[in-house]
Amino acid sequence: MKIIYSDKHYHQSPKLELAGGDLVPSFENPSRAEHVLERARTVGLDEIISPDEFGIEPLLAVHDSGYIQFLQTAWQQWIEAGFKGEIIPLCWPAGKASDILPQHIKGKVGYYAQGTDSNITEGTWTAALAAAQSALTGASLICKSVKSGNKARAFSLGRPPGHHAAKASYGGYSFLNNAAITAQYCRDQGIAKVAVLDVDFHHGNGTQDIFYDRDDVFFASIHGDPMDNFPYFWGHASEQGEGIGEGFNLNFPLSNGTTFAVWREALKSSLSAINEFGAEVLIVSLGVDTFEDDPISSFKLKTPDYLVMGADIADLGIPTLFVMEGGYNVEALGINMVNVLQGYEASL
Ligand code: Q9C
Ligand code: ZN
Repeated sequence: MKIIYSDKHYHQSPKLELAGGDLVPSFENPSRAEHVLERARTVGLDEIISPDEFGIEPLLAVHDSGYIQFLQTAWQQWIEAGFKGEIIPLCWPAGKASDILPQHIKGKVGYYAQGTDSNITEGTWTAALAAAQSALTGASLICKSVKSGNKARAFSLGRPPGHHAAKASYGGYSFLNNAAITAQYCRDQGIAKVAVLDVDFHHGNGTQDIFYDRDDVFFASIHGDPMDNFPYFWGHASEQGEGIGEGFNLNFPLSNGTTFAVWREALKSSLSAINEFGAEVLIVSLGVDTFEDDPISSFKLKTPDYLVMGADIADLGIPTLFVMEGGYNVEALGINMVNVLQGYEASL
């Protein structure tokens, strides 16, 4: 299991976020990656390599160019407008609204944001871009292995996460959709059928948005029912894709309190659908906020369950790229996430 990692994630270190009306330290912070890296080193999980440079072209293959330009320049515009704090949006074009992009940075922020939970800081673009390059480096290894016939696997250890970032919006701590960027990259490398499996507690609304009308990238997500959980407006079982993409989007919304036995049934269903689809490579949006003691989620998975999860995924038998997403109990994050990778390796 190759691990791709860059220190540049430290550039995204948001201060505070709103939670239940209080301003609290950001759940999505650099200590998350530190814990995963430390655990990977402790168990001696193969080699840790630095990302290669792929530039922004693979980002533009899934994200809107105006949105990418916004992410690249938002901080500079914010400072030039005279603000000093981190960028938190205050208003949205909800309801009946013009689709004209405003001139002022405060308007632009509302235009591209899904909510208030994802502070843009001075280093957000640098960190998000590095996470995308790490994921692309892993994708490149996976794609090469399809051609040579050996089953490579890799883990992109990066942050901020990505699966909530849509074609033209950010939210849920996500700015660039690393899973979607790599899935598209695999397509562009000549892989005909790509699957994205999202095991993060939260629905991967960004990934769903990007591939909703496509039949070449299959998306399956297992998550907390949006009736009761973020991102609230996406992730229902009735969302199955549209146009030629109909039948290529599979959602498993599960109740709060779901245990691994029930969760695993959804995993088995997802994997058999991916197998039937005929995926040649698998991208896993790997969040471990399904853990019983996660501070912002409500499933009941336990530490040893993540070994079984990894083994089940390995049984699919195709080259696999794991991309780091959520998981906010930092003490347990390292062992839980690395357990998935160790479970995968042990089952090969
Ligand atoms: N103040 C991922 O797991 N809602 N994103 C937070 C708490 C957003 C989670 C509310 C949760 C986003 C990648
Ligand atoms: Zn999550």
